Amino acid sequence: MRVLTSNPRDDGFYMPAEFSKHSGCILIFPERSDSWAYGGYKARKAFVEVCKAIAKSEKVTVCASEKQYENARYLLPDNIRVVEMSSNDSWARDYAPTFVTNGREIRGINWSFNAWGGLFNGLYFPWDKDDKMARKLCDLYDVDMYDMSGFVLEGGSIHTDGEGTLITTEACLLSGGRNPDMTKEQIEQKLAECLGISKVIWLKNGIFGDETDEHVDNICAFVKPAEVVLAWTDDESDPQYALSKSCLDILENSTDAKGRKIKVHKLYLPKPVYVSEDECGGLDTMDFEPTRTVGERLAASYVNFYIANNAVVMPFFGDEADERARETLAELFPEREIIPIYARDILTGGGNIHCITQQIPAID
Ligand code: KQY
Repeated sequence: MRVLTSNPRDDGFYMPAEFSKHSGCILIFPERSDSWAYGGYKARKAFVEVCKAIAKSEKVTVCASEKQYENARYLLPDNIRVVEMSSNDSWARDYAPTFVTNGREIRGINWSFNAWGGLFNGLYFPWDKDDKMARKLCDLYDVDMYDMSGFVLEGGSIHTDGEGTLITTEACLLSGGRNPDMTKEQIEQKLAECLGISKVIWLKNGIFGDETDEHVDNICAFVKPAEVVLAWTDDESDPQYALSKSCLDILENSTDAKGRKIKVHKLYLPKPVYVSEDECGGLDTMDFEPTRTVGERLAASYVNFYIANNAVVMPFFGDEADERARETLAELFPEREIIPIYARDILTGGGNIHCITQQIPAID
């Protein structure tokens, strides 16, 4: 593995869309007891279901700590690779490498990770083991690595169409906890050099209360070039309404890198999900402070599905909107099996299906 100091765009590399073919997917086994209720017992079951669903059509690799290795190996089927690797938590999308390709070769990008805002408004400290994972994974996959460690970015804060367009949110990328010394134009320039894109569509916000500073992957995702799904509610009294409406206005007035208008499909949200007494009671404190409060609203959405080669792995919450979301996704992905996974036990950790998975592109 070489550490490269050039940039992917100049080397002819770009970030493909999630809907293009993958060679695999990476997840990290959950265990930290101030993120995951009851020491992660239920979260691990949910992660296992996500792994099995993805493994039906692509190679899944799970990173587990020394402590969880035997358990992960026991709970996961043999066709899923388990490797021992230390981390601070379980957010593969955000700090596994962002993989780029030129169609013949794959390389990884190692961004700087600071737990969604560092000492400004980050969610935990320390995050050093997470931040080392991209390098370790580039070694594991034997791919050359671009060192972008001067730039703070999480994989969940960007989506690309693989044809030159990237969507993101201002709430996250312009947050004081990311790259406060860079202007919006400089950030665009960096994204262009690293991901081979030429157009950024800036949404203002994401999902109400999303503790990542509103990652795009929970509110808006490409389903094909020039077509996106957008998390939506018709309830104007819900604080989410104004956020989704603002995204809709921006998307409907945007063109992509190829000059095409963006078609927006609304993906209706579940009713708000609140942390229960039982869930709260199952969490350890962080630095002597509780990490959740009873009745706190969680950032529930269906947009954080994972597009596997032959399937779309989507969350469900036991809400009456679950079936409507499944139908919407089935219409949008007629070639893929829709696999719903009960995701409340991922949501209570502040997560979703997209942010626990990192795809690896396929090459010819
Ligand atoms: O990308 C994400 N949604 C990660 C959320 C981290 C939450 C930590 N408690």
